Amino acid sequence: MTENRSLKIIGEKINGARKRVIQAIEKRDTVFIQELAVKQVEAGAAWLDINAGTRQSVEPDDLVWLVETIQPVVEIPLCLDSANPQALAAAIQVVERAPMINSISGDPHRLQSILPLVAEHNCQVIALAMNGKSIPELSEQRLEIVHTVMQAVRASGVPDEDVYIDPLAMTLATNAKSALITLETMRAIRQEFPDVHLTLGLSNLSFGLPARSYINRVFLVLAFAAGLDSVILDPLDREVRATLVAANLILGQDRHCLEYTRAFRAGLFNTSGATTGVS
Ligand code: THG
Repeated sequence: MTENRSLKIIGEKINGARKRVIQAIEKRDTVFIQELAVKQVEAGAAWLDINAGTRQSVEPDDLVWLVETIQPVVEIPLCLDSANPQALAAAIQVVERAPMINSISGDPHRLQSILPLVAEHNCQVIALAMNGKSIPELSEQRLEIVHTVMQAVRASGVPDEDVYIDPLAMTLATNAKSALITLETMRAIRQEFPDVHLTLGLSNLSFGLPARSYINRVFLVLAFAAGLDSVILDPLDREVRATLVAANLILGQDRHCLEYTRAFRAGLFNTSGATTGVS
């Protein structure tokens, strides 16, 4: 891997699927949400994923509240995580920095309703390699969807560099080949669309399994080597972050080992039981 692509973090913690977060949204708990935002930025997030949950009728209001609550305390762009065009359109009106939109897919309705927003506001956009609700089993089928999506993206005037394709990782608990399929899809996308970015939700792969952190960390490195250049994860997970810093170093993304040594000095590698220096 010779390209200059370090792995950027999309912080996942502000998500209405999490009990504590949906409670905070319902109560309009500004302090809780702002702290969760700042902590993720301090841990190195390049974007914050913002998901207001699935309460359809109130999602636009909730998403707008989240944006207005988070924006004053962070300097990084947001990643608006919603399938609801009304919620996205409302949130885009109040964002200060062009956000990433999470997400479009091969679903024609989603393409038609969301792509014009992306084009008009110069957003970046995550495109899922799926149609409708089900995720295709095979890499070839996912790639076919990516072709459809990229055709629509290019027709709408959005440049390839603004697209982040999510090849999707299903849990290994139900498909032993799940990670291999995802990696194969990523390599194929890299070949055919050299200017697009790749992203994925890291923890999907280990859903339902014990000791998830090991699975997540090994997969993170394999996916990085296959061309992943951003990843949706919990930046407060120190072990994942330590792995990421080491992977950046190994894959030629850390000139003079600066990031690595800085992380060492900051104590990132002082996880319980781990050796910290020369023994
Ligand atoms: N691709 C794209 N977007 C995504 C996903 C993806 N957005 C949502 C999700 N997947 C990634 N975000 C999260 C956010 C929170 C958690 C997991 C993924 C999370 N999960 C805890 C767990 O799994 O143990 C449980 C929830 C909790 O803490 O209460 O926190 O794949 N494009």
